Amino acid sequence: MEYQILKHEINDGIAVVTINRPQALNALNTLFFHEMDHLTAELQASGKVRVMVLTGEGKAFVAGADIAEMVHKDSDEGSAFSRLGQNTFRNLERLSFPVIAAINGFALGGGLELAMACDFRIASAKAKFGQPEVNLGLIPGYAGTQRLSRLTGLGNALFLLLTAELIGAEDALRIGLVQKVTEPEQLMEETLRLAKLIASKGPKAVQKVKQVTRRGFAMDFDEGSELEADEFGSLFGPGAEGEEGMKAFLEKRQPNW
Ligand code: CO8
Repeated sequence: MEYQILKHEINDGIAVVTINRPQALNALNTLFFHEMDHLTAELQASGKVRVMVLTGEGKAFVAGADIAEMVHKDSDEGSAFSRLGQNTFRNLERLSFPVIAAINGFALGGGLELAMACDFRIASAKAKFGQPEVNLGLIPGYAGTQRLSRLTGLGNALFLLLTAELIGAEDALRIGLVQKVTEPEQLMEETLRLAKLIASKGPKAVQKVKQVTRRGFAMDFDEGSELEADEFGSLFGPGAEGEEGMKAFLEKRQPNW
């Protein structure tokens, strides 16, 4: 497929995907969702990707859903556009490899919802965050009302959703919305350092950490712990990744994954 909005490159198991529509501050339109679904399915099927990094071209990560496209929609079309995005973001969460958001600038509305669907977030000190939907007489439609409170707690979520105030990277760090803040020029360097670090670990263990933590988050504690015990066991035994990792430690050598 020819991609018009997404650029990507893969080096040493790390896929860097860039949303490249800076003239509209990378606003999310229907084509974006189709491209994202197609590209992530392609990356998954390639078996070559250990970690994906998602970032934006220009001064925005993503400044929201495309208002120019949404303004013409009726109620059913609005709901369909919401479900389209919700589905794409769920697909991101279900990728076997971790996805890191490198937030270079504005992450607003649907843009913050996209960042929240990634596994964790690194922000440039210049980044700005907000859910400004109520300014437009709207509410979030890509599960922002659900993910924001789970990530930051109910008070922080309702503060952002109700006031539509934009917050800076340090405040985003304080409320747990992002995990690290870097100087703007160091954003990609630091994000790639973390991506390489993850890519150097046991590949199956990394996938299982993502899967068990994410699936367990939606379960009750005991059910999630059961899932963990099952998956823990799957890494043991002759030829299993855990055996190699533990042997390498005892033999004082690097593991051969
Ligand atoms: N959609 C479409 N175009 C956009 C968007 C957007 N979300 N944001 C910016 N643009 C366009 C501008 O219209 C402008 O285009 P043009 O040059 O043709 O006039 C271009 O990008 C540059 O933007 P600005 O000139 O406004 O740049 P500034 O640096 O002056 O301002 C801001 C940057 C503050 C980010 C400003 O652009 C802004 O407020 N943007 C809108 C932010 C917003 O409200 N986002 C939330 C959108 S709603 C949403 O995301 C709901 C998600 C759920 C949808 C569910 C489906 C139904």
